[in-house]
Amino acid sequence: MAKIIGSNLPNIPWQEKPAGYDMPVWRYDENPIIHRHEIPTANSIFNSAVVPFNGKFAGVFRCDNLGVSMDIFAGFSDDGIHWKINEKPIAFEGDPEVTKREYRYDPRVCFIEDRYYVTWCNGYHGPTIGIGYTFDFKTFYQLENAFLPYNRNGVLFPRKLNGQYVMLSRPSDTGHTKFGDIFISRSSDLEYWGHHRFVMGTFNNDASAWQSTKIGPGPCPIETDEGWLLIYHGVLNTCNGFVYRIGAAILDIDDPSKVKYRSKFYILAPDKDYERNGDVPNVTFPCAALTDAATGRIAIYYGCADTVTGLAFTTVDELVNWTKEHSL
Ligand code: BMA
Repeated sequence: MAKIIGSNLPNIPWQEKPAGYDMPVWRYDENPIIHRHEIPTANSIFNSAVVPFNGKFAGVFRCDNLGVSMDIFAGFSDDGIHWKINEKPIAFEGDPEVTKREYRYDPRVCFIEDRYYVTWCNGYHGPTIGIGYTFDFKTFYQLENAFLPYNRNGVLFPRKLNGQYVMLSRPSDTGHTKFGDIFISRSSDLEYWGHHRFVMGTFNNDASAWQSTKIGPGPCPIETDEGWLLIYHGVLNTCNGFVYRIGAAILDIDDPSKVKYRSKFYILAPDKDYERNGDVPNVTFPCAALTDAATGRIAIYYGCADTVTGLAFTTVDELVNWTKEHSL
């Protein structure tokens, strides 16, 4: 049995796998958990990140408004399923050159040592990775952008490795990038990032076409006794546009630039109406995962069709076995 290395979370949102279901990830039966108009003037609420917070839950949510302007908002929940999202976006304290907002989207939240770090795609003469932190989800402090433009999907590891912070990211372009591989970078102070290494790229082969156009890291990697469990998105370019599916890989625990296993088969893909139909059809885009070390349960939060937010479940054993069994 594969094991999660981390904290227990007895109140993790959970539903058992439906009888006879043969995929490793199953959906919450009342999806979507967050609808598009849940705060005034919202067009869509999706690609959002949640964490355990003071015995309950908190998160950072991507809400595009009726101007289709992209920003990130704090939110709170007693059960991880029903959310109260602030009506005003996060206002960061920090250097005005860095905090001035062009656009912000696709947040991740990662608890490291004593605080919650937020990373997101931050407009600064093109998309790059913004980093901030908070202790209470009320006051947020912004640090320097991690990279030069253009980059998306900055995802921190939940602990330092060899005394350094570690981040996955996906260098990109100014538009709807037609390429994308996952890289890993290190930093001693969360300001200067280097030691950049390639982790994994697209798979340009018929055996695993769902991840042939671009890939990007999703939730913060989950520490397990088999290595870092990475849930990521993979994209196929079809005659009807991009299709975003979700896959899993296992990275070496000491050197996560080394991929131990990577699933040839996706673990979740657009299928339900709310995943297939929306502002951008056929998108499942994971940004967070809650874990319970005691039971091995994992709750995945994912954006659906760039419109609403869904919740899905798996266990560390299901995902690790699937990834090893169907490894590329
Ligand atoms: C990516 C990002 C995501 C979005 C996806 C599909 O480039 O913009 O926020 O979910 O495209 O539109």
